[in-house]
Amino acid sequence: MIKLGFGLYRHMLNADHYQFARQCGATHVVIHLVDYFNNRSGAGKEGQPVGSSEIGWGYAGDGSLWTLEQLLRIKKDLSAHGLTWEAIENFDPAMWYDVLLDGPEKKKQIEQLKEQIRIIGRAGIPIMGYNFSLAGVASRITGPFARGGALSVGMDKVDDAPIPNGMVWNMRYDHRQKRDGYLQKIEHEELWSRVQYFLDELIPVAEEAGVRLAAHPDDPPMPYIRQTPRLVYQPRLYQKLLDMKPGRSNALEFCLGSIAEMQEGDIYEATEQYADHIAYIHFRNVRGKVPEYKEVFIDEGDIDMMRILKILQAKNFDGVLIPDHTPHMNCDAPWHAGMAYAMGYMKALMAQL
Ligand SMILES: [Mn+2]
Repeated sequence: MIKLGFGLYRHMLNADHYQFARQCGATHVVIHLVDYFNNRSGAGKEGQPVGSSEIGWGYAGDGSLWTLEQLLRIKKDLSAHGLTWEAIENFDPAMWYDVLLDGPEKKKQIEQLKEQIRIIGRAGIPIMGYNFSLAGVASRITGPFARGGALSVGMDKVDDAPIPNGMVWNMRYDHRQKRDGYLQKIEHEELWSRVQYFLDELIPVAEEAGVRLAAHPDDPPMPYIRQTPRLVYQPRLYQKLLDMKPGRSNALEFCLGSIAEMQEGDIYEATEQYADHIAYIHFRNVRGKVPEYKEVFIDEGDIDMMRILKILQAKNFDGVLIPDHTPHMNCDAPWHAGMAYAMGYMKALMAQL
């Protein structure tokens, strides 16, 4: 059985949002524990994080791990609201910047990530989503791109601004000292060797802990963003990632939007090809491909969502779908309305399977 889930940002870990998710029909949740909104710019916490090329989404955390007590407390609250914790989405850049950058703290940080995975396993959370990326989500623009002029995000050109030292994954990890200069330029081969190290070290620990690591593709899926190479920017590159370290814990956070934006491949073929390796799905729709695409309502994009569901069902996928992002709707609660619309649509599609 495919399950309906809902994604919550860190500041949404409260009874109102748990009830909202349940009211939308969710039985499972995916939680972002990273604070993407610590940008000191006063930007609201409604909707998707945004930011400039100097500070990105803002400041990363202090690098400390999420403790077992902290995770169990959240899990208990979720459970009291009828929700099951399916996945954590994204490591804090402060936990692993030198794993991404091959910096001096790499060995220490990979050991911390291992400990984090063990804690997640002990808490009984089956999936840890990650995005192995230097630039992270960059090049995004905001505008009235969806039906009826609904506020949404998209891309019209590549952000070429170099990444300042002290920043990675579109967040700043150097709280105290501002460093001069920019990230050293590397090529794709070097990025793949870094992910090989990450998988070689972490996958055996994840297998033992009963946790699946799930890779999000590049958002947006360009070969380069901000003068850095990207990892999974064509559907075929997911296979390369899987082949690097085969096993149940080397899994995918399958983002339909990002995959549909890719210049090569076909979203239906990709779903069929990778279904057996998918941990959970970002079930959202887009119009266009990089470098010119827009995120739109679930029923107005290029993807035939019902066709995707039927492929997943035929492959016996029994994981969770979440809306990921959705355009805002004009009313007093733009984010909630957009999400409720997507959830209702998803629930109706699922009922027809
Ligand atoms: Mn996504």
